[in-house]
Amino acid sequence: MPVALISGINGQDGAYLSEFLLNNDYDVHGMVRRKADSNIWRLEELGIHDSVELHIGDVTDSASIGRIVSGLEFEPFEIYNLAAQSYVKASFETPVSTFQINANGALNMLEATRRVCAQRGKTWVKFYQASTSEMFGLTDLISQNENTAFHPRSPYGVAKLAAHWAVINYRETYGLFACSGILFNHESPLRGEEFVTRKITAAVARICAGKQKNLSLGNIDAVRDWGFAGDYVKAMWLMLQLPEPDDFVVATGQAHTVREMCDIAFAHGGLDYKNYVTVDSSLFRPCEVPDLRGNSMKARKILGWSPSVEFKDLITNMVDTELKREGVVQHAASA
Ligand code: NDP
Ligand code: GDR
Repeated sequence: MPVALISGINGQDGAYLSEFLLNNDYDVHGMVRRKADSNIWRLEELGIHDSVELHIGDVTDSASIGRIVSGLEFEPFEIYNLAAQSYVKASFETPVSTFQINANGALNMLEATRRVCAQRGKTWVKFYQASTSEMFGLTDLISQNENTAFHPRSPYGVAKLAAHWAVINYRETYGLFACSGILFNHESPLRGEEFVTRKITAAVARICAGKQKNLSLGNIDAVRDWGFAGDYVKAMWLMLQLPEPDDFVVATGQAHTVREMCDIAFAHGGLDYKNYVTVDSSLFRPCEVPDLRGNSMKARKILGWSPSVEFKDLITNMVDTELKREGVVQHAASA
């Protein structure tokens, strides 16, 4: 039975990746900072919390990683490093801890992988790093691919770029099977509430339930390439099944504004967003990334990957889940 270890297993991607790997008969292990029940709500919502084995660990604590990865308890086969302080805006307030988790943490995971591979063979462990479109940051290209120059605009993006180069360096120096997926924004009903898709779709449901009156947002003219998280975790796995390690952009290729997202989400709740949304300048980032759109031709050609969920369906599905969570019966016209 193939074995996988996922750092960040209780996050959005960790939950969907676990579900995908379990469906493919993997023995799934995850690293969590603590085992409190409330911390694994996503695994519970997917009904897989009893099917994965959780280990206490922290990517900033090399001792805990070494203990888990060194194979004292099992032999990892694929390692997915998804752990991160993943909220871009918060990284401006906590740059040092963001760097410790997102850059040093990735390095700790790579070092543990290198040590195991030095003992057991260089492809004993296959390593996946969660890189990001935020590494492109400020770009004037219409779309970004694996050859686009990086210009990160946040402590989050800078830390992720350091980790990205560490993966390349470990691949070139030690011959590790290590891949980075440069993933553009991907969303789902399991998204954290601080991210704009969930913030908007949850607000629509709360407004419909009479629990919220309006919604404050930051830069609603920001343009992003949003896909469904369930599709993106499959791309992670596909990368580790290749004969040789490589890096891939994963994206839909379709870009939209936050404003368009508001329009779709509120309309699905039978509302006009213009009556509810206000722009609050304090919610803008100190250094904004205005416009990102991915070119995933390489992933489509080599991995055979493609997205399955259109933007409008992604947003309306998220609204539907939030309406259910709020116990709101949908209006027939918008259902
Ligand atoms: P989430 O924020 O939902 O999950 C992040 C996970 O990392 C959480 O489980 C969190 O656990 C864990 N974590 C944070 N700090 C540590 C630490 N020090 N040690 C161990 N675990 C830690 O993110 P997503 O699932 O959305 O994203 C997964 C990865 O992909 C992240 O690295 C993110 O930066 C990257 N990414 C995400 C994209 C997206 O659109 N979703 C796009 C591109 C890249 P806890 O509950 O303890 O905080
Ligand atoms: P992002 O996602 O920063 O792209 O990072 P987020 O949903 O936070 O922002 C997307 C865009 O929406 C604009 N925006 C707002 N964002 C939030 N969160 N709240 C608001 O009120 C708001 N108003 C406007 C933002 O300015 C931005 O332009 C996500 C994370 O998952 C990262 O970990 C990942 O690497 C990238 O996606 C790709």
